[in-house]
Amino acid sequence: MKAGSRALLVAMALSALAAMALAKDHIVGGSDGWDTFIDYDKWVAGEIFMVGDTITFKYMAYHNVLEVNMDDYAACAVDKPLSTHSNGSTTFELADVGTRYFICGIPRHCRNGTMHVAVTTVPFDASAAAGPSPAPLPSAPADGSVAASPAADAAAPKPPTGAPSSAVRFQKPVAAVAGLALAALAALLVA
Ligand SMILES: [Cu+2]
Repeated sequence: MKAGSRALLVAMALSALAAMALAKDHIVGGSDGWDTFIDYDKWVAGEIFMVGDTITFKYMAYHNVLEVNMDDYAACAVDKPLSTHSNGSTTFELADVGTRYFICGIPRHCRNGTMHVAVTTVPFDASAAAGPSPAPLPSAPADGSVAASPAADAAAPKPPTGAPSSAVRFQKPVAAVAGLALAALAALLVA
């Protein structure tokens, strides 16, 4: 393999690894979930939604989730949603920059019960995604040559420890896939 193409593969592996490790699933409303009388403006203010992240609505059977346009969001109008979901756990991928609007399909829940949320997605930013304190990968392979490489450090800076919110970025499946990617990367480096 030529050095140039090997370097390209390494770069691709690193960027894929960073995106996998840093993409976040935002549970709408946090532990309160999707329900009446939750302050979603306050919840949104504490989150950064980046391209590649997901949001998940968790709710009881008497609620649902409608994605609507801006006007219908403002009016709590439920007659022409972009999509309707009612299975109790609904995930949306934030694939593009921009604002998306979600309401409960029961109009009084939207009007009087605060069940409306607008999510604005910004471009992916690795340093912001890493957050104030990313936890180390729980099941990372030996912290040998790969973890010590400058490129890996740049992709995943290590801020001070202790913040609770970062743990969600390193769920087990993600860590497992990241481990495979690291192993592949190590193989490339020694080839
Ligand atoms: Cu509702």
